Amino acid sequence: MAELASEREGLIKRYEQGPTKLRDAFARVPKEAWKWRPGPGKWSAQEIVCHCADAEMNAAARIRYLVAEEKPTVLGYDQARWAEKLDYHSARVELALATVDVVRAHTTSLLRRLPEKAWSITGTHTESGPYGAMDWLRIYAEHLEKHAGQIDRTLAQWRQEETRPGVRE
Ligand code: NI
Repeated sequence: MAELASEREGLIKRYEQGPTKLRDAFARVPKEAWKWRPGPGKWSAQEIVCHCADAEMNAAARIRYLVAEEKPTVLGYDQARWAEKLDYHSARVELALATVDVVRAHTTSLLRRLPEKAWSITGTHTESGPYGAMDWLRIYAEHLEKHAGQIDRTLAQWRQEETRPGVRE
């Protein structure tokens, strides 16, 4: 039990630190590279940040449904369609970053006051089946870390294109 609780606390810490990693990664991207896509079907740095904000709002709702509903259902969504239909390139990226900060801070405070038994709750994900509070925590503890890394790789690719002669028209 103590081992589980310390694994959980480690994951909650990573979860809590995620927004800083995302913010730092995006701050390294020059404005002229915000909307640059590495290839067809790939997201720009701005789209990645807007995806993170929408994922954050979904995640915040998911843990609340899990904890507070009797037969919790977690809604799946098509993230590529969201990026397109919600036109992430016309969004205000600073509001997306602020959303991530506030929603995650508010949810971190919820996680720290959940009763022990909440962590064994399992609900149903509309696409993938059984989905528990610990599954939720493992996914979102690393979600922003993964996307911060994706922003770094996108920036590196953009720089390569910038310095390669003759590829720009
Ligand atoms: Ni994601």
